[in-house]
Parts: sequence; C-alpha cells; structure tokens
Amino acid sequence: MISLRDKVVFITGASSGIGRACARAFAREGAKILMAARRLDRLKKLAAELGADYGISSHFFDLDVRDRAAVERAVAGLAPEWETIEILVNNAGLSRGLDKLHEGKLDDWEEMIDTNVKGLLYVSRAVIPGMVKRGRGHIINIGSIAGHEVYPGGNVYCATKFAVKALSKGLRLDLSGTPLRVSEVDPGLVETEFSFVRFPGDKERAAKTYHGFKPLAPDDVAEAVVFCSTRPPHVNVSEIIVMPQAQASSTLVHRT
Ligand code: NDP
Ligand code: 8X3
Repeated sequence: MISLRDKVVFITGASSGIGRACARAFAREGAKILMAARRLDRLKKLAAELGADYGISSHFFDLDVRDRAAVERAVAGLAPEWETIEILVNNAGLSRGLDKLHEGKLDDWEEMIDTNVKGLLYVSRAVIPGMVKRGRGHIINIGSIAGHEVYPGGNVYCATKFAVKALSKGLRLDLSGTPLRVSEVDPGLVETEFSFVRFPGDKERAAKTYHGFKPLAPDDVAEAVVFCSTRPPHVNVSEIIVMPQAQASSTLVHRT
C-alpha cells in the first residue's frame, strides 16, 4: 500500500456529498487537502473540521470549474506548498432535470456539459502537466453508472458521464509511458445533495429518489477512491462500479 501522508490531494466539488467525504477520507490518511468549489463558507467549515479531527493542513479556494480562465489562474497561482498535486479527484458535477430529450431545457444541458465535461477538462489540463513534469500523479475521475447505462430522461446527464468514461480512457492512453495513473470511480445512487440540485424547488421529488432502499453514503464512494490511490505504483485500478445492494442497474432499484 502507498502511504498518503503529506501528499497533496486536490478535490473539486469538496463542499458537499462525495467530494466532502473524499476530503475527510484522504485527511484521515494524513494527506494535505486542497479543496475547491463555489460555496466558500462550506469549504471554510470543512477545513476547520479537517484540522480539528485529523490535524492535517488544508487549503481551499472558490472556483467555478466552468470558468476556464479562473481554473488556469487558480492552479497557476498555487503556493509552492500546494502546487505539487499528487492526486486529483475530478468530482465536481451535477445533473439538472429528468426531461425527455425532445422536451429538454437547453440551459440545463449547457450547465451539465460545461460542468461535468468541460470543467473536468479544464482542471485536468491545468493540473496534469505538473504531474507529468514531476513524474508522479494519479487522476481519479468520478463517473457514474449513468456512464454505463442510459435511463429514461437521463439523456444529457448520461452523455456527460459517458464522456467522462471516454476521457478517462483517452487520458490513460495519452499518459502511457509515464508513471501516472488514471482511475474512474462510478457510483450508483448515493444520498447527497445531487437530487436536490437535479430537481431544484421540488424537495419531495428529490427525497423520493432515496425512498424504500438503502442508498450508498458518500463515505462508501470515498473509500473506493482512497482504495484506488493506495495501491502499489505498478497497480492501476482502471474502473470501479459501486452500487447500493438494492440497485441492480440504472433502471432497476428494489424498493420496499
Ligand atoms: P452534491 O450536489 O452533493 O455535490 C456536488 C459538488 O460539485 C458540490 O461540492 C458542488 O459545489 C460541486 N460543483 C457543482 N458545480 C460546480 C462548479 N461549476 N464548479 C465547482 N464545483 C461545482 O452531489 P454529489 O456529491 O452526489 O456529486 C459529486 C459527483 O458525483 C458528481 O460528479 C456527480 O455526477 C457524481 N455522482 C453522483 C451520484 C449520486 O447518486 N449522488 C452517483 C454517481 C455519480 P458548489 O455548489 O459549492 O460549487
Ligand atoms: C448519479 C446516479 O443514476 O442518478 O450519477 O444518474 S444516477
């Protein structure tokens, strides 16, 4: 197993859900945590928790991954202590709506594509050259079961997660011959703010997503992420699909 002690781990979308759980899980291993999201108040609170609970140092900044110039500026402006990113967790992402494609809202499409695909690309493009130069690094993309199976109304969200899959595979090919690793962790239903973001203003519908079965907790996913990153250097966990026991596929969830 590789020790994560004092390694710089950069997590996008650390203000909530899976990203937040990843920050805690890596901090538990003694890593130095670099966090970005738009809700700075949340990151500030989490940074204080990480220090109090695990005695590690963390650094956070406000970032909208859709803003290409801001991503470039933020990564280029990191202090020497934080610029040596060893693990990048590309987690920031969201879904909007569950409309049939021919009835879909174009703004929703733009937001999902800009965040889940272009945002992931901007962050990767800014961070990976440093990893290549240093000859060390691991990129862990958070995909989804939605990147394996399309479900009704999932159209564009699923397309973004299929894109994440293609980008993980493409990156692995392009980094061949370097010591860098590329993993993808693809969860099924995880109870986070995800559904509340998908159905803004409809809390009842959002909550229903998780009714009648035990969904994954963000920690379940974070454990898989940490597992990928702690394998010996010759091991690359390419892909992990992690689902609730009650979820057999994107479309079949046993609810009682
Ligand atoms: P949450 O809504 O709880 O968290 C999403 C995180 O992404 C937040 O921290 C949010 O931060 C951040 N984020 C969203 N848009 C941006 C942006 N433009 N710039 C920077 N950060 C952004 O959802 P999850 O934890 O569930 O989602 C995390 C990832 O997991 C996503 O990629 C999602 O697609 C994926 N996933 C989720 C599953 C689930 O069932 N929950 C299953 C499979 C995959 P802020 O708003 O503060 O910017
Ligand atoms: C999130 C899981 O099934 O709601 O990626 O799309 S699902």
